[in-house]
Amino acid sequence: MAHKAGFVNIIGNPNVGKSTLMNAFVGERLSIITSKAQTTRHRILGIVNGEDFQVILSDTPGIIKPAYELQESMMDFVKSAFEDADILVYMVEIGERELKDEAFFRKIVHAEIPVLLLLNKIDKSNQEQLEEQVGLWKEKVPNAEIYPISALEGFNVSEVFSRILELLPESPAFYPKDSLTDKPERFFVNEIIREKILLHYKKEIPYAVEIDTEEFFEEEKIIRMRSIIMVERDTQKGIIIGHKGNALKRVGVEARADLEKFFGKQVHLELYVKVNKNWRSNDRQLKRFGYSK
Ligand code: GDP
Ligand code: K
Ligand code: MG
Repeated sequence: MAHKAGFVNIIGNPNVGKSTLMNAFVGERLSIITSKAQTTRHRILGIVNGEDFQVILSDTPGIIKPAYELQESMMDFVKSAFEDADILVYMVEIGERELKDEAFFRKIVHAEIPVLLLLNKIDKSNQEQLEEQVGLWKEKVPNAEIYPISALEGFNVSEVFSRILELLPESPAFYPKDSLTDKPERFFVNEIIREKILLHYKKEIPYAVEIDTEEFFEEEKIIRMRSIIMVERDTQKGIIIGHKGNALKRVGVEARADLEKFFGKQVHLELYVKVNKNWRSNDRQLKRFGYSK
């Protein structure tokens, strides 16, 4: 059989389960997941390889209306998701009735590529609600094939993947067949630390934080890492560190456990907190953190 390969882009509102699905497909925790919107800031490629196929999935930040520069560049990642896709996966969750962004919605309805509309979180619904929702989305997006799924519990996930394989164009592989992602190792270190911060700090703190892993040094039995947690103000630095350093210690302990699982090796992690005023609205800084514009 001829080799198939292509790009599958996953889009949808924040928190519908895009990252959960991508991780389920790839079988690794490439994308961090929390119940907070804007957990995913970058566009992350996850690659699933088989003997005669390569599926390149892209997990995008949810569609939001930009309020500051970081969000604007996040939306550029979403827009680019339309440009190079072979298949579009549009995810909605049970109970959702519209995509807030009209222009985006028109793009989906008029897409010239196959659209799979995944109605996620059906583990939270009953038969009646499910039927009503399938009917609603059939009418709204007539060009889509609709699949009710539960990304969390794995319901219908392999069926969707089989359909993706059917729709995939014939093509040689785009990435080496042993790669899981296009992102460097340091990126995942940053993301795992950021996930712990999203989980443990309230209010604006997680959104004022960026992580920079300055050192990633792999030895035979251990990987040594040094990461900086960048905040915008001195007060935020105090909150991150916490009383007697306990809050930061907890981030370090939990991040290290996840990093050891991710890399399959012992990890030594040093964490520092630095104040870097306005990294979010500074163009040069955004580029440094990989939000190119
Ligand atoms: P994203 O913002 O679209 O990437 O959504 P995430 O993958 O980060 O998921 C947001 C929240 O929804 C997390 O708390 C997930 O555990 C949860 N979630 C994702 N898929 C499902 C599902 O199929 N069922 C249920 N009940 N929760 C889900
Ligand atoms: K989320
Ligand atoms: Mg996400």
